Amino acid sequence: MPQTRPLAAGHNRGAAREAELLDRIDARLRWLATWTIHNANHLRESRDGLKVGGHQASCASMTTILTALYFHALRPEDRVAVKPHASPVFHAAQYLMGRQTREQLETFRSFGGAQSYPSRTKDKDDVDFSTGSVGLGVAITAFASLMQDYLEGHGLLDPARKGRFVATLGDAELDEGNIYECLIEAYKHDIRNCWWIVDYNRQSLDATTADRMFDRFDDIFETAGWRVVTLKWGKAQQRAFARPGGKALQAWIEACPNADFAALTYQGGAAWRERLARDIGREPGIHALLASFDDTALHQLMIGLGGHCIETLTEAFDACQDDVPTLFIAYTVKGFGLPLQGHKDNHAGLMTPAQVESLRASMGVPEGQEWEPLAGLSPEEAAEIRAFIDAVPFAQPVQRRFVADAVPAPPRGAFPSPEGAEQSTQQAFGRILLDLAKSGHPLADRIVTTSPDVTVSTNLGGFVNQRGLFRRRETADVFRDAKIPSPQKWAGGGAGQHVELGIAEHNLFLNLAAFGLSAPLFGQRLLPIGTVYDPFISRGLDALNYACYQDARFMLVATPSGLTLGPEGGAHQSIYTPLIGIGQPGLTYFEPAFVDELSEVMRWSFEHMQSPEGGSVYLRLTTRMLTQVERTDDAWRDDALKGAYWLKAPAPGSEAAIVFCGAVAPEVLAAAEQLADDLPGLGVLNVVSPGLLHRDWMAARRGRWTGAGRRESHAEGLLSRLAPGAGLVTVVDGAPATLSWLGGVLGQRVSALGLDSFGQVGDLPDLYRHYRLDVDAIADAAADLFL
Ligand SMILES: Cc1ncc(C[n+]2csc(CCOP(=O)(O)OP(=O)(O)O)c2C)c(N)n1
Ligand SMILES: [Mg+2]
Repeated sequence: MPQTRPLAAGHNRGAAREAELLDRIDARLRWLATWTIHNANHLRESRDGLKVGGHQASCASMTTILTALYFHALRPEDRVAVKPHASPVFHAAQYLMGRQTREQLETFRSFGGAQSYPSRTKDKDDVDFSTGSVGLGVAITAFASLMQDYLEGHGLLDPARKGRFVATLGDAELDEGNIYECLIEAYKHDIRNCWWIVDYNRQSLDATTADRMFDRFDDIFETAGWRVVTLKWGKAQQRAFARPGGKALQAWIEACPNADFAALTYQGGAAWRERLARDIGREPGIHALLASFDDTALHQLMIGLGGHCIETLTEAFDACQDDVPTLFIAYTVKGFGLPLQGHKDNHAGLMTPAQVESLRASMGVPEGQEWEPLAGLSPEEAAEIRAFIDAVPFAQPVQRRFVADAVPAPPRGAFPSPEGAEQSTQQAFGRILLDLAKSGHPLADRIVTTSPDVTVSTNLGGFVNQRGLFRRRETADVFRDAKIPSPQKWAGGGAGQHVELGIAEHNLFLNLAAFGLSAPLFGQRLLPIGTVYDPFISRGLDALNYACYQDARFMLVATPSGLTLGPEGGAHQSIYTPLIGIGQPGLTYFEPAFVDELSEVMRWSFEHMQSPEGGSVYLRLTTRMLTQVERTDDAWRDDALKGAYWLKAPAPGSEAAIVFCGAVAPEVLAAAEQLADDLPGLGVLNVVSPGLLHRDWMAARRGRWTGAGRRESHAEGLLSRLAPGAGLVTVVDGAPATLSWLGGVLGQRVSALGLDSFGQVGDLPDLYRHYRLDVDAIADAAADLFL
């Protein structure tokens, strides 16, 4: 990696001039961010009377940090997660670089406009990582650096694309637990090329933050192997501290409680003077020191903290050009330079039109030219700044978004499909991955498995034995070397394909998110597969949503699941995860009952994960051994991939069907047999993907209403084989709503079975009887409909 980044050739200006230009840019970003939010709230027509919002104070807090990054430190290959509520500053920086339109800024926070929080998928300028749910954008950068190391370890990284992963964050984001889960994992994986820059304004949403955390963050991060660089003082402060009385002034600021500092910041020069005179006025030199500043200058001095000093920031960034993960704590003032500054309630505060007007005048932006990038500057200065921006490393026209070629999956017939009369979907999943690994098919080389300490218990072990653990440095398998028998090989190295995580499910999803972005970030296709116990999806749910929101592509295999996990009891049995699967955009949920279905679904999934219009996949599997069905033909396959197929075809116009999903197949088939006499022509519908079926139904209806074309949804096609008033018994080892909605498709009657209370320990006959998933329950549910 290049160690230094000189200014581009031809710009032989000194550091002092560069700092002046960066100051101009900083001020311009502060203005544009303020104006963008003002426009959205006060100038644009409002049709609903709702506050549009935006965070002028949070933006002003970090314009200098983003200026020092985007216009000095970043290289095109670097990737940034921007503090969510600094979105307008990011867009303004892009605007100055000619990569964002005025129209997008004018429509900030309106339909189709620049997004409230940076969005990879929705913003029109080049967002590397979406942010919004605080903490997640920070942690994903650590996993993305791990992903980069993985690509490098596998010879898939173009050295020119090797970059640094940078997160800018608010100090209150440091309260999010996911940060510390990630720190531990990052330490274990020895991550590098990662910078986190804290906008340390000591204010959160509600108020000023706890003084007690002062210095603690340093300890925490240093313990986790990070270099901590604290940027407390601006240059002007440092010069003042060197003068007589300066030490006392510095000590006073050091000791000043966060809330007092913020309140004085809000009050301004006279208040500073009065307070300093009261507290340290008798210290030698202080009188003269204070007297040398008028109120305005004193105020500027007091708030001129490190995070608002371009030189302090650029020097710090320049000094950290190795690959050591680094936390920069940049002291700032929330609302810097705005009348809101320092006020504890300023988080969502908006400047009044009069305040914006006076800011405009004070910043030298001519009236009517508020959107002009460099309005109000002399032509010479504007030209110099324009030339400077054009030469900034990050502004260079370098490709930053990639499309990776798809790696075709083995075709139907050649894709592994384990044989065996009795099998569970979990066991077969492991077998399929093992067979793929052994086959040497190119697809297998792109698979990356990852699991939060449940690798073995989710049947990933076979794959790991074949492909090894990924570790940046070689790690020995001590047990193997000592010839202690174990079915698991546990050696690691750069070519390994399994990323083992500690038990922190949240990290699993962030890791899937990061690895699932390898194609757009690096042009290299990786196919991440994460395993987790189904109930513990909830532990990482926000990160799962976050991963999908970025359109990361992965396969989530959640197993074991449901009440079927009898002996593990209520703490390990999942109930409503199918509803997550149905409800989560960007994720397609499957719950196959039989192994040939699983094989078909996995083949489909590898294609779906790579298709431009595709997404991620969630497979809800089980350890229950099921007698596999004898197939007489392959007709079921296409329907299964649309979400459901008739396992037992209904007689035309039949009055009844049992609709089921997953592990309850044996009870359903037995009940169907038992009911056959009373309900002749009874069909059995096997729903392989409640999610796909539901989504397709919604899409078909939307198509009808929006004139996009009239078509029958798959659910309608399947259910129309029954009588219009037919009754459906739905059965699932999970929330009944997973399938009960099918009654609404054609207005058929439903008697739904499933779980809606916490599970117990027990064997399956006891549990299925107690929770009414057994044959009798199905017969009762049918009786409910027909008697
Ligand atoms: C997970 C999550 N919880 C709550 C919020 C609402 N929220 C947005 S910003 C914020 C406080 C931010 O404070 P800080 O990180 O210090 O940022 P700054 O002071 O720079 O505005 C909160 C609670 C959120 N966006 N995400
Ligand atoms: Mg803050």
